[in-house]
Amino acid sequence: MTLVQSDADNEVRDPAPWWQSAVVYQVYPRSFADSDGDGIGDVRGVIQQLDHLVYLGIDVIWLSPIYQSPNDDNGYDISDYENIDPTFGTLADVDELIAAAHARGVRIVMDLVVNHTSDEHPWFIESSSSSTNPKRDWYWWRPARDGHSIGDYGAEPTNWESFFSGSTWQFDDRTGEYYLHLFSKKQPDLNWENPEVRHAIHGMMNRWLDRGIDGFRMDVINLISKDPSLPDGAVGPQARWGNGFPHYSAGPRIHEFLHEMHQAVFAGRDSVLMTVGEMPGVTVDEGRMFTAPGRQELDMVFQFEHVGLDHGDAGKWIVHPVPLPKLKASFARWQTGLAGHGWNSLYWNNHDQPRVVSRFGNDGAYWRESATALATVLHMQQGTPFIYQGEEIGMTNVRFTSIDDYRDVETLNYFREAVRDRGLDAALVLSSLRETSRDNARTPMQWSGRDGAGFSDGEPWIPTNRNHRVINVEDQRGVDGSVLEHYRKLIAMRHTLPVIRTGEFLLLEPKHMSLFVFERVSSHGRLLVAANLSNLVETLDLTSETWAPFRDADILLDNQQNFVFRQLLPWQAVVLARDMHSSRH
Ligand code: ISL
Repeated sequence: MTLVQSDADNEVRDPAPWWQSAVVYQVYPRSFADSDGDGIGDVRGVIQQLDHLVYLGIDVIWLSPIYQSPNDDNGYDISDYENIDPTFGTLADVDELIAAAHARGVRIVMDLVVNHTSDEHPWFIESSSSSTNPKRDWYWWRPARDGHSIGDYGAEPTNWESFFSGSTWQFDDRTGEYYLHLFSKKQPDLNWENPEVRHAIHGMMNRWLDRGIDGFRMDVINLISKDPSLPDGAVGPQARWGNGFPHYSAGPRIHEFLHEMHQAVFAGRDSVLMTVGEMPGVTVDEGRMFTAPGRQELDMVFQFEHVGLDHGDAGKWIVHPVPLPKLKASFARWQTGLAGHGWNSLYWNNHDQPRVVSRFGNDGAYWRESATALATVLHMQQGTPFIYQGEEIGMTNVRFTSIDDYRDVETLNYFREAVRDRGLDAALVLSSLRETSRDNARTPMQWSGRDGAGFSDGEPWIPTNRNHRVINVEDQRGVDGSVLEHYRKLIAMRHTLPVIRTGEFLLLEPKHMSLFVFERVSSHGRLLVAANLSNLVETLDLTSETWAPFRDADILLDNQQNFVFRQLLPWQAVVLARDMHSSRH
């Protein structure tokens, strides 16, 4: 092991944009706080709980969609971009939330879902009404494949498989053609080749910014440019469907579309805004291009590499343990790949992912320790961290035993397809859902141990995790060593230690199966982050010659408060510092 002595200064811009030292908190409004007792969280609920977010210390709230929607995919199917779904409240409530957040120094970023609309959006209703309608070309309409009649096996225009099971094409008998939907059949894909579509979206975005929001999280934004010739995808052995991904992800015009959006919407006000593009399948090289400041596209992207490592050949539904060296190598590639060129987002969780403490930690014997250790290794990296509601108290996966408890369209489609169409054993499929379903992230926020978990006085739209009796905000607030207090410390460290923003990332012990150790080095100081991500004690002898620079370092953080410089207890995580220059920046 060699410790780098030189000042490897990684600063990408001067002055650094505000979001490089910010921490974002994702609110999934449906499950956050219900102010009116209908069992569904709402905007007023978010307003009521702002104090929790201020206590936590976050800088930005990302709100998952609250727009008008038939809620086939919990609001990711929008039927009116400029109005709020009545279940969540009114535009006046949103104005109040923006004002209340701003008054507390918290910014608001809204979800932007423009790869597709709902099939109940007026644009699609018009588009589907006749093949000569002026909005026909706003979506992707195609006839049956040459020589096939509707309903034939393989008649769909391409062999692509939807993210949510089955074909990406839905036949519509009003005009006798199919429309493209990469997600559910109630989420038709917009045709971004059409300039009118882009213009309408830019106008809508500008109106939201004029209303006072501070940026956008852009849903599957790498899918908006498709190869217009719509080629078939390669078909794997024994597979029913082809892989269309290479033909619709990061397509030929993606950079042009994002730059055009930047010019039409962000130019002139980009220094106060924050943009993050959700990009399943994005590579480091692409990520660098999307986020390089000079290209004027996006501030950062959500990449998916680390949350795909436990997926098997059959996709997300069968998971495998991830050897730690693989996980570390993935993080390190993104850290070094974007450093000095673009900017990383950092996340373990969101509304689509199983809970991190259940997935990569030990949510039994080492629940508190593993939740805080995983948080530490993420938050000490370079980038903008995103915390998903409930993560800050160590919420776990939910152990539903019946398919009736699930609500998610992806989960329900998969269950139907696996059990009914493929004849898999229902109990087996249910046991896989307990690890993989998106509903693991969507159970109500656990505010207290009382009935209703402090989320709602009514019947919640999805069952509450019974462990709210022991895992909840109320029991952790102000309790030294709790998951909540640990997250508060991590957030405060990012605000006060510039090395977390600027430092070069150096992965140490890359092959170690249990220890995740890295350094952060810049002119602002030097950090050593060391975590034992296993259930056994591990030796880490910082008194030895190899580790000399850290022998007498300051302990900035220790999730078990007993570090002795020789070993790490199961799931112990520490942050040590040397030569620090700290400031609020
Ligand atoms: O959740 C996934 C797999 O389980 C992903 O494939 C997910 O569908 C993908 O990351 C895109 O997610 C986003 O767009 C979807 C929506 O269902 C997700 O909630 C959203 O985050 C379609 O709008």
